[in-house]
Amino acid sequence: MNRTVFITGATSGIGKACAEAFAGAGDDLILNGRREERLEAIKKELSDKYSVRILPLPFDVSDKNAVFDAVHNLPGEWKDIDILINNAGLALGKEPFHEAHLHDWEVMIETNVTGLLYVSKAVIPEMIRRNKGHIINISSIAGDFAYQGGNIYCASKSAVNAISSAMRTDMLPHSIKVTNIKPGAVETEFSLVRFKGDTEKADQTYIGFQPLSPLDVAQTILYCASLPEHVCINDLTITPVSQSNGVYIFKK
Ligand code: NDP
Ligand code: 8X3
Repeated sequence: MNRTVFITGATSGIGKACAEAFAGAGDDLILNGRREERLEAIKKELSDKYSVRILPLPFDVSDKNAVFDAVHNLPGEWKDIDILINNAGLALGKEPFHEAHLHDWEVMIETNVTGLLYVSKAVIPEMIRRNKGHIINISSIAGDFAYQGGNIYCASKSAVNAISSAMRTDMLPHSIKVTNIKPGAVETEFSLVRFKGDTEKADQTYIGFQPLSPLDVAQTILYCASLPEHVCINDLTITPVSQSNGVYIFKK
């Protein structure tokens, strides 16, 4: 569709699947993540497959200077961002409140909340100048109800829900859409990161039911981004058919 789509956290999971889905729709991509070599590999893979332009933009979303430097120094032809997908995020640990690690909490808040704010604050002024744009924030069903051990991850996603709502209201005069996506269980590197490389624990998360694939979520996001200009999906919850919320999953 010839748009410029900026995806944070595009080296894996939902972000990487979004890169594939939007490239397939003919959009040019700015791809962020900390692992530069993965961004280069994805660039090669997708530009061989689709005739779209891809700009790898490695930085840590929680590093304020890095975020603003990267966005402000975008080459001229990349400055008109049509869609921002604030996807970079993570959970660290699943211990109860009193046993959880402070550093894990800090990283989750700095990435899922502060990082999303930095990137949005850097990108929005150009959208306002052009009086158009679409911001898609990846929240979670975890933000609607805190499950056992989910504590600060859940709190960070509740913050994303509130930020999306606040952003949407303030963006109304500028014709900028804000969509808040709340996925349930998606099989990605999410659990491997949460359990700090413990593959056994990570694999357990997805046993006994069919989780969503990253592509399921990416196709839904592409749909939200493909509606007429006057139509905005504000909030969207997507779960596997065997999951009703962050607590109840029917496992066989
Ligand atoms: P993955 O671990 O597969 O992907 C996470 C992505 O975020 C990676 O590309 C990672 O890149 C990037 N990332 C993490 N920290 C930073 C950072 N500081 N700066 C820049 N990029 C960063 O997990 P998912 O695809 O599952 O997660 C994507 C989003 O979806 C997250 O916000 C997550 O909370 C949310 N979500 C996930 C669900 C699930 O069940 N999987 C359900 C609901 C929501 P790199 O390490 O290279 O920096
Ligand atoms: C990720 C989904 O339910 O593991 O946001 O927190 S969950």
